[in-house]
Amino acid sequence: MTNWISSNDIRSRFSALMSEMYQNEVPLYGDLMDLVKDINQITLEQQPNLQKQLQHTGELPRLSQERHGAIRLGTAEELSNMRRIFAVMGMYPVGYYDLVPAGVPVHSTAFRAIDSADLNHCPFRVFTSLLRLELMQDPELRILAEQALAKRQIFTDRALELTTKFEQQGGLDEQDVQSFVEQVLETFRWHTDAPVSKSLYQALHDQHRLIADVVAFKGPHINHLTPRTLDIDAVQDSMSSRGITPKAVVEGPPRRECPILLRQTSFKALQEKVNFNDEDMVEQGSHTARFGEIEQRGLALSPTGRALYDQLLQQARTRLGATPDESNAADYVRILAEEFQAFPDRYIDLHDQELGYFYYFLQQKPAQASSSIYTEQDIPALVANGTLSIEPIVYEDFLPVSAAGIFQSNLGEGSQSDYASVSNQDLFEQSLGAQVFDEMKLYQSLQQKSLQACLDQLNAA
Ligand code: OOG
Ligand code: NI
Repeated sequence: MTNWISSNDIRSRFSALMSEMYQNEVPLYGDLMDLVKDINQITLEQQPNLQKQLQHTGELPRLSQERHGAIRLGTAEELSNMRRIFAVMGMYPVGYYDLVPAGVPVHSTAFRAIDSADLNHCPFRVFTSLLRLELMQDPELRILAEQALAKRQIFTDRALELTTKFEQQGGLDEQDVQSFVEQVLETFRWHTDAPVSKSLYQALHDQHRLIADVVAFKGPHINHLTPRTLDIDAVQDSMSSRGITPKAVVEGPPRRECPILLRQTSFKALQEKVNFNDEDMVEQGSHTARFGEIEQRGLALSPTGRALYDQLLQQARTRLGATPDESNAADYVRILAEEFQAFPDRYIDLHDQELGYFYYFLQQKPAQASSSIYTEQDIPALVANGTLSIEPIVYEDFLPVSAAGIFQSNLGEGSQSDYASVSNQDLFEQSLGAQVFDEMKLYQSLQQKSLQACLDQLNAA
């Protein structure tokens, strides 16, 4: 007889522990959470339609515990073990993000739950990057980096044992789960002691700050934890009044009636004391890696919608003629809004033009009983006559251009480099030891399931 704890519960517990730890490590994160909570409450009071929408989609209860984190790993082995550990929590790799074209020598995926019910139980996600040391130009330094990474073990023995036990038994009981979440938390902890010399740190840093952030440390400290807000502009505006300085522009689409994809803003990294200790000598220094971020999520776009988004974003950036920053923020916001005039801003239009994914709800049985069977072809008419209603499926993933902007703003100016390389999803999947899920297929299948449930109900009448 077995008493396994569900993966949903393991993930919720872990997410709560992580949030508690990060709040202790970075008190500003606690301030940000308070601010987001206040603004979400006000927004819901002011927008009863939004409140209703989130009630329908099941997102309302999850909002207060919704957050994503990010880590950066150094080796394929670290990545594949991370995948096994996240699987215990019901988190699977979704999407492939290549940050190399943006000058950041990593490629990434996001570990998250997949089904709506699981996401609504706990939407905790972790943006997980793998450093691409093979792109490092200096061969000698690269060997030193590889040696430093080969020496470290980022997981506790017990965390790996319990993961194996989960894989063998198909679950973990209460006592094992308690120990599992505590042990796994250790991997994400900040360490003031770095097991390399200050000069090696500096040499790595001179190549790219990100390389130093991964290679010089004992483990992949969580570098930010991001709450979800319902009004990112309101949060951005009130950040300064609480002594938090956000980056100059919000990443992603402009403010709209019907939010799409993901809008994000972050505040600058903390400068933290580090003891460099390579066993010969201890030297003091500092490192900036950890920062704060908030995000607002909207409709998941279809491939057509996404192509339009990418095109309009590119047009806005080309028109601006520079990377958006403090000096051109106002222009950028204006240009972005102008370009996005071309993106429909009513849910019904987004639905009818198949630009995004929607859930369907049966509102009423049709007035006169139909002798024919309803099929997918009838959907637009059934939505138009009010038999079915629609609600947006929320985007659960990330955006590479935004991610690059977030990386850059925290890595500091001048850290952008040109890496001559092509996207390499195959290489990433080899390192991961599995294929990543295609996020478009996941949204498509959520939509399809809800559509089929409505048709079944209609046809049963
Ligand atoms: C990850 C940056 C990407 C986001 O929200 O787009 C990210 C990192 O800095 O490690 O978290
Ligand atoms: Ni983030």
